[in-house]
Formats: sequence, structure tokens, C-alpha cells
Amino acid sequence: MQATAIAQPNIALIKYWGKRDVDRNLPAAGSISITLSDLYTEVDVELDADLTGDSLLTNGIADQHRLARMSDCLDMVIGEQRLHARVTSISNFPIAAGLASSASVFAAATVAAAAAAGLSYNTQKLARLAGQASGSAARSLFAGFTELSNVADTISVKSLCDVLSWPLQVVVAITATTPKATGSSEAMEISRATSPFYDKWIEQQAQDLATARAAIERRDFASLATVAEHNCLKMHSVMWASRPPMVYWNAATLRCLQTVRKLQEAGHDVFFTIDAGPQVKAVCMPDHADAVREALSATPGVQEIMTSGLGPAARLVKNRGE
Ligand code: 2P0
Repeated sequence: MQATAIAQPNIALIKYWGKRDVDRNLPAAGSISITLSDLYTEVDVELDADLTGDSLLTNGIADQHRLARMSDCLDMVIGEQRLHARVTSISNFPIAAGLASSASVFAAATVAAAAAAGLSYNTQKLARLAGQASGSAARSLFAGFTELSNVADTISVKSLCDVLSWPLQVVVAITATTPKATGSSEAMEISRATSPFYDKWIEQQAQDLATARAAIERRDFASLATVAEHNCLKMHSVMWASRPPMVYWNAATLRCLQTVRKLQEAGHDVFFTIDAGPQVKAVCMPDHADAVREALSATPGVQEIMTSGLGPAARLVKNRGE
């Protein structure tokens, strides 16, 4: 009873920040993301009657920090009466540093766990289960441009545009690789409880989603750029105005924004987005990726650059039967 799955992280262009039901991990509003191709997490789940407890190895190191959350994910997928599991997770990018690692880890874990237990769930069901483990993970069950809608007390996820129809590139400027001080779940709850901008943020999400959806439909880069940057800065305004404030940026984060502005002024089709971490993701048209990469590499404080296209949905790569 062992299976391996791979999932790619996704980057939200219209962000998820806030829950309306913490117990069921339901987001307070919808979100739109792009699933990446070149960053990935591979998770292997082995269910074994001889084990006396679950274990988790992350990039080769025993990961006590994430073990409880992984065990909860396996309980949700397989059921609490399951066998204990040996879980190994390998990512080719920094984890817990604002690069959406929980999305790829829990999307891959959900797919692998279901297969290891011999459960054949459809993609929507897998997305709901992954989303209970980590809201953004639901989106990594789908390729390319993906919308997570939040209606009728449940989430539903769909692909808005496939990878080949609008092959954007993402240049990720890594400005720090240390794990963040406050995890997203806790930070979202602090924002909901204390930020004076939180209600307005949630109220305006439907409009931003509609604008982004229409821009994707028309392949209108300028319109997508404007709404995505606005949505990102609104989310960070909510965080900054929380008590205590949640400031995930560092000096290099801001320098990268200035680099993106200069690129835009020089006529490049590029926009930025930033998640719960100090990394800057520059989304661009393929012809502009070299210039964006060069300019961000030369920005003081950038430690590493990763470039990615848009990628596939989470998938099973090995299933060693029941
Ligand atoms: C997003 N983020 O839409 C937003 C933007 C971070 C900033 O989804 O609590 O790890 O596990 O449901 O999915 C990160 O939050 O949160 C996230 P939980 P998750 O990508």
C-alpha cells in the first residue's frame, strides 16, 4: 500500500487571505492562480500495519513541525481508522518561505494517500480534500490558470485556460530562504480578527475575480497585470494593518518591485505578485522573460532566480498496489 505523487506549487493572482470556517478550512472568498511547471514536490505515502505511528521526512530530514498537519491530511483522505504511514516529501525549492510549498506538498500527499489506500476519487473530490489540508493546495489539482470558487458551503475548482493557450512565464526572485515567522493559517486569522481593512478586502474579491477572469478569457495581459498587482497590494495592506502587523517583505522585496516598475516603463509585459513571504514573482509574456530574469538577477539582495512556465495538475507517478 504505497504510492507516489507529484504536484506543482501554484501562485495566486487573485489571492486567498482569510477563512470563513476554520474547522473545515473554507476560504472566505474565491481565488485565481497559475500552476507552475518547473517547481515541484514529490510525496510518497506508504501505509504499513507494522508502524506504531506516522513519520514524515521532508527533503531527507525528520519533520516534526509538519507531521501533525500531514497526519490530519491522511485522516481526512483515508479516514481516522487507517494504518500508520511513512511519508517522504521532496521539493526542489525552499519550503515554508512564501513559495506555496504547502500547496504542492498537500496536493501531492492527497493524491498519493488516496492511491495508497486504494481509493479512486475524482479530481474535484481530491481538490476538496487537499483544500481542507491547505486552502491553496486545492488549486494544484488543476493545470494552468485555475479558479477556486467558494459557493454553497463548499469549494469547487476549475481550469480557466489551459497551459498551451496562454503560456506565460514566471520569474521568481528569491530574497530569503529562511522559513517565515508566522504561518499563513495563523496570520489569516490575525488579519480577520484585527485588520480594519479585512471586511473591505473580502467584499471586493468578487469584482477582482471577475476582472481577472475576463482578462484571462481575452488573453489581455495589461488588464490581468493591473488587477493582479492591485489585489496583491491590497492583501499586503490587510496584513500590514493587522495587530500585530504581518510584514513578510524585506528590503530586497521592495527593490524587486522597483525593478519590475522600471521594466514596465521600458515597455516589458511583466507584473509582480508577492505571497506570504519575501519572494517576488514576476509574471511575464514569454518574449520578455530573459530581460525580466536579467534585471531581477542584478537587483541587490536577490539570492537566487527560478524561472518557470505554467504547469500540469497533481498526478500519480507510482502506485505499488494494495
Ligand atoms: C494564496 N496564500 O492565495 C495565498 C496568498 C498566501 C498568500 O494560500 O491555512 O498555506 O493552509 O489554508 O494555503 C497560503 O495559505 O493556507 C496562501 P491554509 P495556505 O496563494
